[in-house]
Amino acid sequence: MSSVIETIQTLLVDLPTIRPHKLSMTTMARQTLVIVRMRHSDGIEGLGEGTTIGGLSYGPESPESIKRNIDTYLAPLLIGQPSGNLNALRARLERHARGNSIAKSALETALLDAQGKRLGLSVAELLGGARHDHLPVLWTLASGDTRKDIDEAFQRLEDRRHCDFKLKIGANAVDHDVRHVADIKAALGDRASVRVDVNQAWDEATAVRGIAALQDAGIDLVEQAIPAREHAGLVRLSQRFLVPMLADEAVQDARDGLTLAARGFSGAYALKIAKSGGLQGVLELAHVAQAAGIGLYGGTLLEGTIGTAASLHAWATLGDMAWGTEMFGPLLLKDDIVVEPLTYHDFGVDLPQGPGLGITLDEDKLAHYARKN
Ligand code: MUC
Ligand code: MG
Repeated sequence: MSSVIETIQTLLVDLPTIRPHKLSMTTMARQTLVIVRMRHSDGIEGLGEGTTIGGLSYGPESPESIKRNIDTYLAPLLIGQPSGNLNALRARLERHARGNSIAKSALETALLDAQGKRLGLSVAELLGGARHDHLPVLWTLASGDTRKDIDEAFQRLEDRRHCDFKLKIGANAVDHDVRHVADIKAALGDRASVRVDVNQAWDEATAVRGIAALQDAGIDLVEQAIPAREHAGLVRLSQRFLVPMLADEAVQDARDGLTLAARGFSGAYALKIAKSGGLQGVLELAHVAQAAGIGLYGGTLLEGTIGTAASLHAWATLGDMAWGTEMFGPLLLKDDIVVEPLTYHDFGVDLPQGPGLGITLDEDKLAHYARKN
């Protein structure tokens, strides 16, 4: 008899960050991963991860709600179902549960990991095959201190680990933020691409003032300057400035991508498996963007190694991503819960090899960092 899904376990795993990570809406000292262990009747275990930023400060799902909603609503929809038909399982989740895209992404990742292990194929192969085995990765400078950020950037350049940098701004007054960014860009000069992420902190008038100054300072890309739902404003900003806009919170899935493109947006979309409910959903958004001539960027919600590996398998199937990726999540964490961490070198990361995600859990580390209650 073919395999069925037997059990789905969820664990909250708290890992400290290497330094405070300061965003417009929160400062992170730790990251909480929701790890999914999905066991099948053929003895195969699939791993998944659902992760967000700063409790409820990034979006409507928190680590605790992801766990609770999987345990209470989503897992019962999957248990007892045939393991291998991912399209049917995805449709079943969509039909019976609204929203909860991060929880769904964690489950779809676990299904893909198990299916890959079952068939002896990597997740990228399951998705049609990898076109790249090494992907560029930027680093986010977000210590909150200009001098420290400059030192950090030079260190990363010297190590050949990153040559593109994203600065998190929006927590301070716009003039203060612009000075911070301009000082970092002036220090790095042509050695590095510098971009900013405002995480929705500005209103449109502030954005017009801020972006004009950032453009003069030589910034390459401006991410989500205004609130997610202000699509018309984002279109206006993309048409007003030479510096391209990167839509992040504004585009969750293919439907958002289509709406924004149809309204006249130009620039780039940040793809995140967590926003689109998983790898298949995020690739649908990528294909809409490609059809509309909008650039691609491989985004993160600061996932650990499992979520990062899942994203890499999806990005690897795409052609060139105009703006590379930001799959540095594991590097922001002091420790890991996997046996072999991802390999970062030469300004990027290697696509993990082997069946499924190519990732093995370190049971001792997992037990150590898993929340006990
Ligand atoms: C975001 O909004 O892009 C990505 C990098 C980082 O530091 O935060 C995330 C979230
Ligand atoms: Mg962003």
